[in-house]
Amino acid sequence: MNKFFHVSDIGDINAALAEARQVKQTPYAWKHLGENRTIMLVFFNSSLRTRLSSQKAALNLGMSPIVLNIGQDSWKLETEMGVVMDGDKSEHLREAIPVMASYCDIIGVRSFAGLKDREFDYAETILSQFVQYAGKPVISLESATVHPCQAFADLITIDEYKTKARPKVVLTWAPHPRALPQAVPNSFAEWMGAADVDLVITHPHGYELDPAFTAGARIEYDQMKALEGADFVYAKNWSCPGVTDPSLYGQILSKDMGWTVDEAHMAVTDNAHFMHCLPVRRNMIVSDGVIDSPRSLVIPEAANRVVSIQVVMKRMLESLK
Ligand code: AN0
Ligand code: CP
Repeated sequence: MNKFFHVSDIGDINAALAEARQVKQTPYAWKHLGENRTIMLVFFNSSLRTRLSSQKAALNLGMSPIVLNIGQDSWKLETEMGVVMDGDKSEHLREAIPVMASYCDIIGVRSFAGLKDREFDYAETILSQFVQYAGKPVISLESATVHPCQAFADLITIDEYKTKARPKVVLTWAPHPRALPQAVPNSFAEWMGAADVDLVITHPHGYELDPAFTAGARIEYDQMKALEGADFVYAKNWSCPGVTDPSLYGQILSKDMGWTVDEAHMAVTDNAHFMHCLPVRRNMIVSDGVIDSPRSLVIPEAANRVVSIQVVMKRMLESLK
């Protein structure tokens, strides 16, 4: 395994889930696999879960993590090719990537969508440069369009808590004061599309996700109708994906608080579990009552971030041998 961006990179999903169960049960069983190996974790953006779960998973595998916060601990990096570097960026990715790669065996990168230029973001311009110039396996720790470590952890969580062979999973947009990327909903839709679940996606008009990620899902614009009989409710805000009108890409089209997941929304479900990737804004995305209820899975879901990335790191280490 030399990159982890898409569900296709993990191969058979049931084999991946079986491996996740094994890793969760015996996290230290592979602690010699990472001996004398180093993972570089490069953060262009803030993180709590991804940063800590990646370090913990590396330590479980006996691998040394090095964390770099770009622009805080390092020079500010230029990411666009062909520009005159007369601004505040002291170094170009073109040099920084092979230098960082020379110090490690695996690289993980967090680099959010800029939300200004759809083409630049959807080409995964920054992560592609890591793949091209690192010559080492690359993990997306949430890049412009995907967050595979999150989606894999979400799948593991659904697999653990489901009580039906084919549960109904509803991905619902919810309001947020700032424009957020589409990486989390894109990957969630992509991974659920590959899993044995009945996926319904609901959002206001204009928030249609890129169809490359939503193949096989039902889109329902009436949120209450979408939620009827749901077994899992996965809330997330995202900004306009600009699928039909690229000029609206990254914009906030709605702040309709009627979409906040509250008790009335959960009442039409089949006693659904509530999920969110975190960080979450209470009483914007979800009411206190719902996130604090016993049906909320936000903490076990976050805990499973160690499991998902440990499976990925383990497979990468195995392919290095
Ligand atoms: C980010 C996002 O929506 O992509 C990270 C989520 C894991 N969220 C925020 O920036 C609040
Ligand atoms: N869910 C998630 O990726 O959280 P962080 O942004 O804190 O890493």
